[in-house]
Amino acid sequence: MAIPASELILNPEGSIYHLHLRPEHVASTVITVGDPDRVAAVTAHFDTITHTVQCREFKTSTGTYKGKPITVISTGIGTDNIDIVLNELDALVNIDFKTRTLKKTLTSLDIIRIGTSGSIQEDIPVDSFLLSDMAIGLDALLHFYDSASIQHPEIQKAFIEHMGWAAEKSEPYVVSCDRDLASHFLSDQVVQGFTATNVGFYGPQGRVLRLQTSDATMNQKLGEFRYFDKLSIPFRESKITNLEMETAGIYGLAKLLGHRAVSMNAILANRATGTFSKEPNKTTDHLIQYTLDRIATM
Ligand code: R1P
Repeated sequence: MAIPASELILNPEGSIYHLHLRPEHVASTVITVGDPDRVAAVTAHFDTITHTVQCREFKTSTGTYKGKPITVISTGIGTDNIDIVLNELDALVNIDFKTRTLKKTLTSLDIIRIGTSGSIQEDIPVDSFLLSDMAIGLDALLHFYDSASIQHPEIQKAFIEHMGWAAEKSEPYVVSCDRDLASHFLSDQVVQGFTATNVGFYGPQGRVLRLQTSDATMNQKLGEFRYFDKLSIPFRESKITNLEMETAGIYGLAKLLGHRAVSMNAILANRATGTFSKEPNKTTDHLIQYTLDRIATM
């Protein structure tokens, strides 16, 4: 059955609705960044750039780094944008735009987020690199998909009890990175973490400027949550390490669509100590260089 024009929306020149990309513009290794200006910061290291396009917050450049084809795309902020980027990237590689049907052979993308984030643990200082081993989505995105099979209900239940999570808030979902892909990005320079993804920057991350939050102890309780990770070898006690706004959505949708994903975070703020990086651009640039060099050796 062909997917109708109202569901898979194509622009007159054959590109997909929001990203404005055609299938030939996408490499099988994709770096996502939040900030559209960070796309050029990544491609500044490239040997060549073959294609660049921007529509709204979605700026994309494709080129090569040390000979390896890579697409860099900005998602803007939040998992609502992740829904668009992940679905449209997948459509670009796995749906035949002429027949509007699924291709017989599906392509699995490697999706690597290079983002910024705030630590909630004192011992993860500003300017650290953190790889999100797991992520907990405090947004609702994954609940709109048939996704129970990829969630971790035992951790979700423990989290809801520990936090006294209010019923009117969306139910948290726990998802994990692709551990094969992640293995390429681990080193003694990188902390492994459990990332909390939320729907906002201020109240949803416990920041108070003028408005009081509904739970003033949220970040403290987030930092104190512990669970016994049965998936790690050796078994270890894990804790929530950092807050940002995209990782859980990326992990959830990537897994459902058959892609591999990992999220690399430059820790710019430490919420437990109240500190912010003195050189945020330098730290982010170092993470870009580190991540590109790891991709080049894959
Ligand atoms: C908030 O300032 C934004 O920064 C973080 C958050 O996830 C959110 O998108 O990531 P990026 O720097 O990748 O956008």
